[in-house]
Amino acid sequence: MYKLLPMFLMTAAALVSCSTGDKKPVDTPKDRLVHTLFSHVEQGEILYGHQDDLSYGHAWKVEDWEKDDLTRSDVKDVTGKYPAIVGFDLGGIEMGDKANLDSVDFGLIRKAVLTHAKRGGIVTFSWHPRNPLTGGDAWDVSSNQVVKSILEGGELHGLFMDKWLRNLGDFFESLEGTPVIFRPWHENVGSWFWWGGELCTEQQYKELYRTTWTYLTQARKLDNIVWCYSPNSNISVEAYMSRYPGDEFVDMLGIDHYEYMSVGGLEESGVRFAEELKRCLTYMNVLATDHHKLMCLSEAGLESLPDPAWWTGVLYPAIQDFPVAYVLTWRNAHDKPEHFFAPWKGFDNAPDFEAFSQLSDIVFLKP
Ligand code: BMA
Repeated sequence: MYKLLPMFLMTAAALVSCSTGDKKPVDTPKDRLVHTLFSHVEQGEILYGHQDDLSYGHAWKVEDWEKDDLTRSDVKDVTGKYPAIVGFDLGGIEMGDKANLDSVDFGLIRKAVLTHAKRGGIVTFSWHPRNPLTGGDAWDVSSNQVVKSILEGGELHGLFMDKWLRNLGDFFESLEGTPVIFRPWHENVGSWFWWGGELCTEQQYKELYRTTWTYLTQARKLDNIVWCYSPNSNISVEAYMSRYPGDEFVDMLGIDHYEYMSVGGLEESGVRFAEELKRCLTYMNVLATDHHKLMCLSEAGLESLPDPAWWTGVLYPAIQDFPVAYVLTWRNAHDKPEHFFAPWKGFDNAPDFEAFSQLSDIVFLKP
């Protein structure tokens, strides 16, 4: 089916418009990844991604990561293929922790990134950092002074620059130039994270994003990061853009959008999921064209997948007509039986996921 491809894609194959400014020939790892993603979009393809896919799955986890060859994957168990994109979370890296907030060792994350890239896959990072002012977690919204405190002039600015961003930069540097998609300060219009809509001003948010970008790309000279701006969904285009850091700092427009079961049942929640998603993707498509950016569904899912035909019946019809570079469904927790967003072998949603993986415009990674 015809996709609403942005006009500028005609030239995107030869020239990359990226957050470093003017169009220029492809030369850095970041430019090459942007180019690859544009090529998929140009061919009408959507990459499938899964969070934490190689570190653990439903009721299993990698035990001895130094010895493990990271070949297990719930997605591969069902489809015979790895996800094209694997997501990881960096929450805890800012503190210098050994493992992230979900107890995944950063050594394992690094190995999984290099392994997945070697197989031809693409990596994306989210970040749920702790609350630097209260010592709480990313969801601690007890103070609206946190962002202010880490920006220039704030009492924690030194800690933010010298410890938090330094640790983050060290991790990215350890990836040996592997290009990655990074989407810091996500779901920023809602108010469930300390950097959310009611927790800081628009100006403070933009400064937070730009400070992070400037440190990593200029002070640390990291040229392997594709920057994604990924607000939560169910918002207007005005709200979406109200905290946009600026074209210079962003390569990709994302959105995090989930289906939640409603009293009306699965059919009603599926329809609502699709309608709302299409509404957001429609304005994102205009923005992506106008600003010469990629676009993606940076997080999506229906927890526990109670709908046996969710992939081909709800998700695919909602995204198939849009030039989304990828869709990433959230993690399959090994220790919370109900917390999963992709099926595993034997689960009754698996056949539909397999059918989804075989669609001609959906891309998985062949082992
Ligand atoms: C959330 C849940 C949490 C997890 C966090 C970061 O959506 O999955 O259990 O700690 O993401 O991965």
